Amino acid sequence: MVQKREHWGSHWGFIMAAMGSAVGLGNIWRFSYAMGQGGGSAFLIIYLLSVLVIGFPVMLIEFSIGRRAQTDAVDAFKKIAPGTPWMAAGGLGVLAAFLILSFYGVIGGWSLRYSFEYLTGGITGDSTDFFVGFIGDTFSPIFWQFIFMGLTIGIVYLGVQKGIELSSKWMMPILSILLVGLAAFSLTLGGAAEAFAFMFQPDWAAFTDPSVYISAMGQAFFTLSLGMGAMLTYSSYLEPKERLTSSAAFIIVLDTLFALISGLVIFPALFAYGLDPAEGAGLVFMVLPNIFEALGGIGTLAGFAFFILLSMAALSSAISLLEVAVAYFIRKLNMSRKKVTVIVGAIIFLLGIPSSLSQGAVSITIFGESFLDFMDSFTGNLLLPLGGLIMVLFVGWTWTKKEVLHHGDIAHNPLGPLYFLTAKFVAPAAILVVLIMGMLNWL
Ligand code: ILE
Repeated sequence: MVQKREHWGSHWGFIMAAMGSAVGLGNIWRFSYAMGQGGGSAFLIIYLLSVLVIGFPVMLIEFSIGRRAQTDAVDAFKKIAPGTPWMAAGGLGVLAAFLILSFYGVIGGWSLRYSFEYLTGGITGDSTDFFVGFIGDTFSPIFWQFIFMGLTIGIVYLGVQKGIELSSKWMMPILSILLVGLAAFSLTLGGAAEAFAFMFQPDWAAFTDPSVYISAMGQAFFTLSLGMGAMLTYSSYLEPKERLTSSAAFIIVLDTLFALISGLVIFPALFAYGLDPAEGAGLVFMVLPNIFEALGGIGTLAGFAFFILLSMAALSSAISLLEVAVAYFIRKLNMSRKKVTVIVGAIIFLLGIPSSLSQGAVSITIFGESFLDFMDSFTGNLLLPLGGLIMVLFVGWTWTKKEVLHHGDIAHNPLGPLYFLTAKFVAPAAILVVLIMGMLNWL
């Protein structure tokens, strides 16, 4: 049985879906705590540089491969370069999508639980106790992870157009409105000046810390959904004549704006209440509820808006991770989308359970980190940059210049030659340097 491949219904649908993939927990939950721990503005500057020098070429390269090959992340390399080891990049992508979704679903579940709490009255009392009690529980976080994964599976089950495209077209505008509204509100709370100083005034000492470079580059990969096959898979549902350069630029600009505006939601509120930005992974879950509680009724409403925003952002990203694996197994096992989605989704859910349990119920640590934190840093700081590096080398060094420009849809753009140089030399060198710094730092 050869199945007909699906395509996007419109170019706008593709843009919304790819933006949905990019904008996620990475922009709100991960960006705020990574920046909080990375010294604020120093992290921001290195992150913005990584987005420009690495993020843009890698995204355009993933798009070029996907649109050219019209197939899943592993098969794409087999089709373009048969019998070569380059398909390792696709394999790494599918593996990364699998592993990331396992713990992503856990945090998506936390967000849903918090949305539900604010819908039914809000979180009162010590919010750190509440959070630690909740994530340290055995069943409750797994129950919410189950609901979150169920929603993810449901959307992917419906297919590219009826599931992913339709849901993204609804969710992305709602997300944007909620985000801008919340930032406007947060800026009135009295911490705006301090937040601006924290976010935009460089602390030069942080530039000498190698770990800031690693986490900033890891963040660029994570937030733009690069190195995990997601952008490659999504662009494989494009018709061959669809524009790529402007789409990549649009998605990158919006994703970055989303992260910055999320910073303007979180940090002004944080400083207004004298709380610590370096709190770590629990930042939005432990710190923000204090603020919402202090604000009374309007705080409950803001809390609900915030956690619904977080849940929807997580969902539109989770579907792209699941789609990477689903697209691969539909072809590999030659089974229907519906069956593959349910089976693969269920396996990823089960794989996420140790991450959930590692938050207090059972002590599961690897190299001194909880299982969840380990999965996060292992995929973000190692797998994604490695997968991205192999993809850039593949395109930069095995395609002719003409092919690179043509498939990147940038041949007639004045920036074409610059893009070629960046893709061939600058981006791989930058990724390599940071990866090596990461290894040395780790040893
Ligand atoms: N890019 C999204 C985010 O920032 C996901 C990362 C897909 C795994 O959350």
